[in-house]
Amino acid sequence: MLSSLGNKHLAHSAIRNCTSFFSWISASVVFITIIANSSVSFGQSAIRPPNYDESAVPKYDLPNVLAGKDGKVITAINQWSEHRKYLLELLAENEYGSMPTDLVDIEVEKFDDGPAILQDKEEPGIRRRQFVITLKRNGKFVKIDMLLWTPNGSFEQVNCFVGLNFRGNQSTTDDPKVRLTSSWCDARNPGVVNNHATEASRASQGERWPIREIVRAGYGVATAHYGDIDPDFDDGFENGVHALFPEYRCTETTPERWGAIAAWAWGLSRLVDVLTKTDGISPNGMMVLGHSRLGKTALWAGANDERFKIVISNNSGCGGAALSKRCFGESVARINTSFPHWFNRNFRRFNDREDGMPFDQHQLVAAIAPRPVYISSASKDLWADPLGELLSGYHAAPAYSLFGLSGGLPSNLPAVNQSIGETIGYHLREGEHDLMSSDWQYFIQFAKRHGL
Ligand code: GTR
Repeated sequence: MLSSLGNKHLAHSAIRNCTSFFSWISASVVFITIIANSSVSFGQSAIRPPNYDESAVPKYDLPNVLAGKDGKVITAINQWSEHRKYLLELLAENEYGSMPTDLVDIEVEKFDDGPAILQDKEEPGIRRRQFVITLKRNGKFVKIDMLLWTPNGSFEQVNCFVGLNFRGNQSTTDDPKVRLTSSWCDARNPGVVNNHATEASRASQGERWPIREIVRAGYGVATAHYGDIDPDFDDGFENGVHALFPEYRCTETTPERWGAIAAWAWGLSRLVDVLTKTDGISPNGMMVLGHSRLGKTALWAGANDERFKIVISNNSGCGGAALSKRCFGESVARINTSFPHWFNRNFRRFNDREDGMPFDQHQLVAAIAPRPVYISSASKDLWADPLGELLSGYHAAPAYSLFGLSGGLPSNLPAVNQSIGETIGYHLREGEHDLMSSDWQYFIQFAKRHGL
C-alpha cells in the first residue's frame, strides 16, 4: 500500500515533469512505462527500484556524529554548541535548505474559546481554543489557524504537544465548532473538492488526534494545517511562507535554500512563538511531533528550535529518521522525483548516489541532543525502513553520551508494540503506516518519563 502511494505520487510528478519535455502523448507512454516497470526515465538514468531485501543493503560508512568538518571528534560539552551548529548547517546546505533568519510580524486573534464537543457531547473538562495567526512581512501575509486543546479549569500551566496536520484542523476532530480550513488541500483526500476542504472532511483523521486521552493525561495539544504554512505541491518554492521571503527563494543559483519541509518546520516555530505566550501553557513544555512527511518536519523543527524539549517522529522514513545510505524502501532519487519541493535543490545531487552523501539522518537525530527524542516505526511500513529509522537513533547515541546520557537503543529491531530506549526512545507498532492512539500512549509515557 505504501509503495503504491509512492507510485501514485511518482505518476503525478512524472506527468507534471514530462509535459514540459514531451507532448501529452509521449507523457502517457512514460506514465505507462512507470506503472509497468516501477522505474522512471526522463532521458536521464532510471531511478533504482526500491529494495526490500536486507541482504541487498550495501556496506556503508556513517560519519561519527561527534566528528566535525575536519574529521576531528569533539570530546567536551563546551564544544557542543559550535558542533551542533555545524550539524545543522550540513543538513541545511545539503538537504532541507537554510531558513531565513529575519523576523516576521506576528498578529494573533483568538476567535473561539469554549468546551470541547466530542461525539455530540459537551466535554466540560476539555477547553478548545482557536486562533488565527497572521505572519506579515514586506506587505505580504500568511494566515494560520491554530487549534489548541487543554484541560479545562486547570490553574497550572500544562506541557503541550505541537504538530501539524495533513487535512485541516476540522479533519482532526468531530467537534463541529472547529473551523474548516480554507487553504489548499490535497485533492485525493476525502471531502476535498477543487483542492478545498468541505464539511465531509470533518474528523477524517480524528483517530490520529486522540484529544481525550492526551488532555486527560494532563497535556495540551496544538495543531495547524500544514497547507496553511506551505501548500504541498511543486510550485518552484514560491507560495506559502516562501512568499514572505521572495529574495530568499531556492533557485538554480541558490540551491541551498529552504524547501517545503523547512517551511513547515519554520511554521512550527511560529506556533511556538504564540504558544509560549498563551495562558495556561508552560513555555518550557513544548514537544513537537509529526507523522510521515510531517515526522520529517518534526525532526527538522526540533533539531533547529531548542524550545522543543522533546521531539517525536512517527513513521518519518526517507529524509526523516531512516538512514539514506541503507538504500532500503524509499530512496533519495525517488523522494526527490515524487516531491521535488520537499527538500532543497542540492539534495538532488544525491539521487541514486547515497554512498556519496557526506552526511546521513543519524546526524539529524544527534543535532537534537541532549533533548530526548522518540522515533516510532510501523512493522508493515517497509517503505519508511523501520530498521533504518531505529539505526539513526542507535548511531546518534554518542552525542547523548557526551552529556552523560544513554541513548539506550539496540541495533536490532525489538519485538512489536514495546517501547524501548532511554533518552532516545523507540517503538515498532504492529501494522501499517499511520499515527494511532497506541502510538500516542507511548509518546505520553515517554514525556512523563522525561519529566514533562
Ligand atoms: C509518501 C512518501 C513518504 C512519506 C509519505 C507521507 O508518499 O513517499 O516519504 O512522507 O508519503 O508523508 O504520507
